Amino acid sequence: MALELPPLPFPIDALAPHMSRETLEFHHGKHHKAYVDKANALLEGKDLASKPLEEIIRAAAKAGDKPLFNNTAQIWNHSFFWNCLAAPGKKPEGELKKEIDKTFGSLEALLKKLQDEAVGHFASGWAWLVVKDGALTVTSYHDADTPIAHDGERPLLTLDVWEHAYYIDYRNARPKFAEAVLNNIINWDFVAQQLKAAQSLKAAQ
Ligand code: MN3
Repeated sequence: MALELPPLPFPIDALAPHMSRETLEFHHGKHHKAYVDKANALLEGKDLASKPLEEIIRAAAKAGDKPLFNNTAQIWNHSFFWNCLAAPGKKPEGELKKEIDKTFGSLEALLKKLQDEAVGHFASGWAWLVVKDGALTVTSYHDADTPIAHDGERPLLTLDVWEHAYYIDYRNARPKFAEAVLNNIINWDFVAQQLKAAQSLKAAQ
């Protein structure tokens, strides 16, 4: 079955003014869709096409198939990114809050670290909060690279820092974009679900 563009998990106007309808029309409707179309073209007639997306991404990484890796990883990263967003964003609670406080000292300290990682990342890529070897870690990867292609890492939260993510609403001001998203429209319930999944995966090992 061909890969599909998942619908946004929120109404297209829901994140304004932090992320406008126009940004989402382009970022989801054109950029994210283009990765789906290109990946389907690359997969046409291949056995791999019937596999789950995560499996295709890992197979492409292993085979050194850059075009397939880049397009499929970008599909996954964008779908994950949309799930990380909500309006209005609540604050972390329960186990997630406990883990954030234990690792970073406070939510504010985590947001500052994510902001610095997003702003400091050179050129295109993604800033991530991951569970790495059992510990919450802030990191970033270049271009399409994704924690799901790295052994021992589970993603909890991401921020797209490709220029196409912010140019319509913020022009070249990546710091303003990162600050607006991180402080106003993060879906911490989704992040908490990812932490729970990462912890139960670890407990099962
Ligand atoms: Mn993007």
